[in-house]
Amino acid sequence: MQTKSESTSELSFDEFKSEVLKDYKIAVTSRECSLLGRREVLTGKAKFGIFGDGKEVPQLAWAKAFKNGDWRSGYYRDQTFMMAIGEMTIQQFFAGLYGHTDIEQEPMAAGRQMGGHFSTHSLNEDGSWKNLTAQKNSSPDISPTAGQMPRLLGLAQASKIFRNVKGLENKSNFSIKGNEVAWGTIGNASTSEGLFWETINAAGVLQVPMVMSVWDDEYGISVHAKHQTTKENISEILKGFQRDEDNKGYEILKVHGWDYAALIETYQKAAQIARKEHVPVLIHVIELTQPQGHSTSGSHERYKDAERLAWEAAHDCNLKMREMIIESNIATDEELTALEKDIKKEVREGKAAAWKAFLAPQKAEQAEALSLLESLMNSSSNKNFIAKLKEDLEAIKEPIRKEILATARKALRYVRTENSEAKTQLANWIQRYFEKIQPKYSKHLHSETAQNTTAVTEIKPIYDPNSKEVDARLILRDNFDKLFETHPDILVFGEDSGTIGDVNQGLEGMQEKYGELRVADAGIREATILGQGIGMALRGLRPIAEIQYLDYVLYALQIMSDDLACIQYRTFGKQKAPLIIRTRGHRLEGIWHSGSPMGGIINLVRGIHVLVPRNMTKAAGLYNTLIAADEPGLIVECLNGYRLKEKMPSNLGEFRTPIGVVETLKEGTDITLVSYGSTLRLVEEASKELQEVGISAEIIDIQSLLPFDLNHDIVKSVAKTNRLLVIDEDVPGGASAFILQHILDEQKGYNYLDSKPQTLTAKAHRPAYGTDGDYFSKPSIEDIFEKVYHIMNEVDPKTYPSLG
Ligand SMILES: Cc1ncc(C[n+]2csc(CCOP(=O)(O)OP(=O)(O)O)c2C)c(N)n1
Ligand SMILES: [Mg+2]
Repeated sequence: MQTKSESTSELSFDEFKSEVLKDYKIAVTSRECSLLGRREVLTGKAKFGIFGDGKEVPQLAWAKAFKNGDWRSGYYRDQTFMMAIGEMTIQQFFAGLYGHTDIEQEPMAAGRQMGGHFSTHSLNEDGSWKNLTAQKNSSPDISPTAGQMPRLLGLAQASKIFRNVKGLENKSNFSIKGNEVAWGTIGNASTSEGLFWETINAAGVLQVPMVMSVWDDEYGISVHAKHQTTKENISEILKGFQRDEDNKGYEILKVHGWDYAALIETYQKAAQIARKEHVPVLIHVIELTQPQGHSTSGSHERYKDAERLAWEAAHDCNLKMREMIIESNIATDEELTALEKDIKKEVREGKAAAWKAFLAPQKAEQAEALSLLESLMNSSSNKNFIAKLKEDLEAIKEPIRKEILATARKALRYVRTENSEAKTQLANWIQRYFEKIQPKYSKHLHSETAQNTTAVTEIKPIYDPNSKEVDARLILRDNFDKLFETHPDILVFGEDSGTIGDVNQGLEGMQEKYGELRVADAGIREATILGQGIGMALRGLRPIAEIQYLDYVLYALQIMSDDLACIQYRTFGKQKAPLIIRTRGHRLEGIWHSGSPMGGIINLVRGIHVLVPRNMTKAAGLYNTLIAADEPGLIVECLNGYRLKEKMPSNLGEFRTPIGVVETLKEGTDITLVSYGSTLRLVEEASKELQEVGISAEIIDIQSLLPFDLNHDIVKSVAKTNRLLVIDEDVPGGASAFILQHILDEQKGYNYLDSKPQTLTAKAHRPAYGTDGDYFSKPSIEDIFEKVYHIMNEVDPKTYPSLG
């Protein structure tokens, strides 16, 4: 199906004819898939369908301009494009619709994503990179509208980095001189989202090779353009972005979505500008339609009037292409009718093959379960009940795994009081079934390669005998210096990260040394800073995206959660984005500079490591560990720690703080105090005061919230002290609840407790301004002292009489 030639302009008429007919065949094949796909949902074989009908022809033109090494970041209408670049067959299209869990059968997501979410494979089986310049690449789609935009910016920026940064020449698996274009698609209505505007502005500022197509069908589900877009016209209102002699900007093009020849010309032109000049291009593709409405969830007859429906029927891009083919004497009506008939058959056959392949393993599993149920039935006094279960399962002609497993599990209940060989066999089968099937749904949340973070071994900082105590920020800075020097693919960008070397000068002097591309200032736009990082990490660079303060991570949190955190998961480990996110936080001043929303963050970004070092040496060691690994991580530096003194290690860039490992800061016997980050300094101070009244506290620094205490060291401490207090600066029930769940439930800490396990957190409200605001909003040394003292008072009031 792949189209070979890049342009039709230099072809003979015969070649031109065959090229057009090949394209038409793809368009009709894609349409047939949409039509049959909808039927599969309506008859219950698939759960949900959203298709690319009405958007076929522009995608043929786009595919012609799309070269090896290029990247797509688009949305659910792009199936024709995926077929045209040879990355999706008919059978694979239906495998996606059915949710086939075999990555070989369903290469987009191994059934994890609903159909219409596309991607390609960047990684080999062992997690190593493929040669991305020898293939056509698609980043993995997400459902939130405009969520594809921030990542697109980074995909485009990578070309600029590869073209202009020295030392990357040998990364030829990722780029050939930065010639690759990143192609975005978005629906007209989704341009209402802030992420669209943020990305458009940033790409104009950065001047990156991005070609953005807006598929305009005037609607966003039922909502008309008049509610979405000023002047109902996105290219009109973007005119201020148009470049001219005096100013850099965009090239903005507009084209009818049903005009095959004009589309080809437009896409060739766009590719040329973006590829050669590294100038972003926006293509507004107008007059597109939705022949079947938005998705299988509803019908567009409810909100489009007869006139609009008639207009759509007449402007269907496939129909218009068909008319053009006949008018241009490329083929006759009869020839096209014959071709269409063949395509219908081919699509039906592809669909049937996909369904058969989807069902085959499940039928085999059903047969296994039935045979075990048969044995169970014959050896049980509850024969009749089990027979009924078996009969019901047997009657299912097209079984799914839920039906098979639920039946087997229910059957065990009928023999709970019996002992038989058949019972043991069924129980074992259920266990093996889980072991075999669960990974199909749960694997690859984290990297499973030899470079995952837990495989990185600790290297301790080394100190020369004459090593000095310095402002802690200098440890970070000098460690970054070493990293930049030894890894030309590392780059950092964020608000104030460039010229002044970040607001706390952890990057002081780095821009002068390594240039404006590698140590860069960014606009105030956290979501797209994150997106820059994702896109560049997908293309083999090692970006560090800096978010100025922890509180402002919230602007980027949606993208962290919806995109970055699940890249490995939703591609079944076929793509990775080992992005490092740098921020600083916890205590400072005011409602939006001293928040510690850790509970919110950790619960939304499973798949990203969340690391909370207590000082800058630990932080620097975590950067070094993440660089040695292939997973994304967020590092929260302690905002009030940059000017504190720490000893300068001599093995900068080399020492590695282990991830998922806690550290005992002080041993004790009466109670275990668990905390992290800035709060630890208060805990340490309080423990000294507690020591003075005879209370011996053990202090544990969690260091890494995600992953959490992989060796279960905390429970070993609780087994010794029999008492537990978790202290942090988040809201009540925030990260402290997560920590308690791990210690009590997962590590079974409840076995060892002699006192109620407790938490000490900030207040539920935001932290108020000033020193007193802090004192009355967040845990203080006195709060910690009294909380611990009270626990000991309950245990032994004689030794620890009430404080009053
Ligand atoms: C953030 C977010 N809000 C709402 C939705 C639900 N939704 C899915 S598609 C869609 C309409 C998109 O319309 P448009 O961008 O014009 O694309 P089209 O489907 O018309 O091609 C909406 C509202 C979503 N997926 N994500
Ligand atoms: Mg639309």
